[in-house]
Amino acid sequence: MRKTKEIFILIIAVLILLLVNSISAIEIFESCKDKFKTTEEVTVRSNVDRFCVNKEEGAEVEVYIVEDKDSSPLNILMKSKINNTQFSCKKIWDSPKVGDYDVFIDCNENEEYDSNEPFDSFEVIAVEGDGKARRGEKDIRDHSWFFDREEPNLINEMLQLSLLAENENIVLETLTIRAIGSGNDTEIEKLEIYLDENNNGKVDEDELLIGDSQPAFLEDNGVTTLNLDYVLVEGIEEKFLIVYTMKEDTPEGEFSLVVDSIVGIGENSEKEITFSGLPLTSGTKSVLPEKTCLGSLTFELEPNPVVKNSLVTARISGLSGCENKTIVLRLNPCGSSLKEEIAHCIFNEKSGGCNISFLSSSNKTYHACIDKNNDGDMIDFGEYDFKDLVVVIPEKIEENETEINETETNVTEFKEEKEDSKITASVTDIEKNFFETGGFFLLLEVTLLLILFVLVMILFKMRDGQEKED
Ligand SMILES: [Ca+2]
Ligand SMILES: [Ca+2]
Ligand SMILES: [Ca+2]
Ligand SMILES: [Ca+2]
Repeated sequence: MRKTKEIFILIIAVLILLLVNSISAIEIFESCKDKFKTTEEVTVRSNVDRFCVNKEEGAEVEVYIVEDKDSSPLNILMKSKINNTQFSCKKIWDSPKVGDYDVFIDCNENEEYDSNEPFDSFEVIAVEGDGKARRGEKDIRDHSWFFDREEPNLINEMLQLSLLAENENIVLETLTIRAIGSGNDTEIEKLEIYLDENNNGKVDEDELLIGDSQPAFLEDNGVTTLNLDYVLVEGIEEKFLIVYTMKEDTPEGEFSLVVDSIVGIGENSEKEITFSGLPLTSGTKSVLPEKTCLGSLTFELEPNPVVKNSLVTARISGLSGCENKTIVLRLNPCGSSLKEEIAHCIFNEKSGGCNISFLSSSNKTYHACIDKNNDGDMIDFGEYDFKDLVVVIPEKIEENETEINETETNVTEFKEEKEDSKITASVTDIEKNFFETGGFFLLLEVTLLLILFVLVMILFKMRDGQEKED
């Protein structure tokens, strides 16, 4: 029985000890976690009504986040105000950086840590970023190219890439490209990566070059790894262009490329990040023979001036090597979307052009157009010309036309008179009809009959009077 009592007392003592320990373990002020991630907010809480005993409850006090509270001077990462009262987890640091930190309350406002001031320590650990690659909306896809010595353009966009860094900034390191297709890839002059700042799928002046290799590939269907110089900012999707520079004599063939890998380093985590979404294959570039249709299209209108309604010939010249190409004559400029043509002719190498005949009508500007470089428009170098046609009207025609005009004027005047008389007629119609249908005579007859009737009545009266006297 006594032994049981001793055990009971022992248990009570242990419980009291545990309770005391647990009470002392409650910090009056602390960070809500020992380890925060770089993607989290750093929060703190207060477990007492007044953690600064020298201050009123609820008074504003300053909280510091520093690398080391005991260092001098302090390396302050964040400073903000909180209330001297009890509160649950409150945000005090938005986007923390990787590291070990102290957080303390400067109760005596001397801008440094004193041993009686509430403090805690915590760690911020990096969350490894993600790199994502995909094809850009302005990707170039399949296309053809040939050397055009009149308007040389050796720059060829091959693929638009869209890259995104998540969780942290990514320092781009390398990009590996593999050449595929029948064309000889050693005949590509240069391989470059540009930031497509205006996202138009084309390399523009002043757009940033972030990596290059010359020559593009050391062997046909070879692999090239480019070093990149760019930091991809977290959460901002950026567009990049993979660009070939061709040679004047790059032989015909099909050229494509595959982006096999993109590697970067996480700015916070300092870990290697391999982009997802790869490999990505570009469209096929077909390299065609050099442009042969050269020169500047020009034409003469013969005769000019020309008599109205007679034949005019547009004599096209100035071109060579444009076999089987169509030259169109039209009234709208060659760049206009209105494509209605007057007539066309097919280029003839022997004559260096061709002729188009048509009937003259009035003074007009005529446009001759050709698509020398097969790009679907007629506004490139040497593809268009225009001339004014002067149309004259012979004197005979002019006289006849004057007569006709006079006749027309007379007819108009006559018509106008007729119109006036119509109005007068409408006013006198009733009278006119009245007289024309003999109504007047009818009235006259009735009057005469009435007079006769009155005379007869007088005659009878007079006879009656005479008989009474008799
Ligand atoms: Ca202090
Ligand atoms: Ca090849
Ligand atoms: Ca651009
Ligand atoms: Ca063209």
